Amino acid sequence: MFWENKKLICPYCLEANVFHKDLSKCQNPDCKKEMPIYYDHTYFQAPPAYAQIIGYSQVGKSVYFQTLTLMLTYLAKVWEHSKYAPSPETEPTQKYIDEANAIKITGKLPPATQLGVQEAYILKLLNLVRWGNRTLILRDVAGEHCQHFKFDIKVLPYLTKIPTALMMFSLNDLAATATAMPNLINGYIKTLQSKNIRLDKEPHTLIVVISKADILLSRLPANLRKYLEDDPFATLIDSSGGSQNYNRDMPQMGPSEMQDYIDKMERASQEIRLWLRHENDGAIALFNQAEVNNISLKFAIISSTGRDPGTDRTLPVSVRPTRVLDPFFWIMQTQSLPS
Ligand SMILES: Nc1nc2c(ncn2[C@@H]2O[C@H](COP(=O)(O)OP(=O)(O)OP(=O)(O)O)[C@@H](O)[C@H]2O)c(=O)[nH]1
Ligand SMILES: [Mg+2]
Ligand SMILES: [Zn+2]
Repeated sequence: MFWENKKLICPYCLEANVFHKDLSKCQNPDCKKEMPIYYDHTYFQAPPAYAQIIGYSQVGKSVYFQTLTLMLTYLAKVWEHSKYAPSPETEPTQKYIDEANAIKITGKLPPATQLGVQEAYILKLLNLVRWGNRTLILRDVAGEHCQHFKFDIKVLPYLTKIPTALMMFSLNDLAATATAMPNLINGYIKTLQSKNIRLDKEPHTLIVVISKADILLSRLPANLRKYLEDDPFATLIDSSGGSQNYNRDMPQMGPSEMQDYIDKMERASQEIRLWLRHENDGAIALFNQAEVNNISLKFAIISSTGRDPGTDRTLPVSVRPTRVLDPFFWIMQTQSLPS
């Protein structure tokens, strides 16, 4: 495995550093970022999994990362027996978690992401049921950067270095254009090719995430609606229960429940693919582009907010995320390690 070569990959630029005891700063002269405290230890204890998201403006990327972060910090309720322990590894990550919690309380959603490279959030997750110890490293991007023929890798530093990416679409916002889906995958492929990545030799995975499921319910087939309704994790941060939930034992999600969850998630992925064929005119072009370029596709459908926030970016009642862990579980299933 890559960490046995005594190399440590910088969590910011993903360049390999030669491992030695005092690795306080990245050795890459273009990066030189200070390593998170104790990162050499973390790196071997909980190998990193990277999540780079791409998607057009306002599809819900930032709200998604915030709700996912919130869910990951609350999972201890259902993974108590496995001693699941999440911890922010940098100060910006801690602030980010605090902001996500503020959304839960105030319902105020984040503003549009600024142009330029975004902060990396580094969250150590010990004793994940099924996957053990991993460190999740997330990086958001402003949708405007994804509108080009080829993306700027300065703002998407992980994209060409890891064989997995999340690609988010909001079907209501696609305004029925048939080119939105194929253009985005084309931009991804062109970006990889610009860094001489041989897709024929190095298989990649794209996790296609359909966002804002709460406003798509009437368009969904019954089995996918049911899949959304039956999310066993949905009540984790449903703040209508807040303190009452605290006293109530949540049903634990052990290894066999997780196996069942993953089986259902695989089936839902296939269902979403079938549904998308009819739902968006560009979907088949995206599927075919992926196939001829050796890119596997997985599909997830999520609602970060659980209900429509309307135009003032404020939720009348608190968030109730649905199936937001699925893209993360797909990342865990595909490992998301540098190639
Ligand atoms: N109905 C519904 N609306 C959502 C959901 N998630 C986000 N939104 C809405 O979409 C808006 C944009 O979400 P963001 O997460 O900021 O979008 P983004 O993709 O980060 O946009 P940029 O930063 O501009 O690239 C939010 O202000 C919400 O109004 C959801 O799950 N359901
Ligand atoms: Mg954003
Ligand atoms: Zn670096």
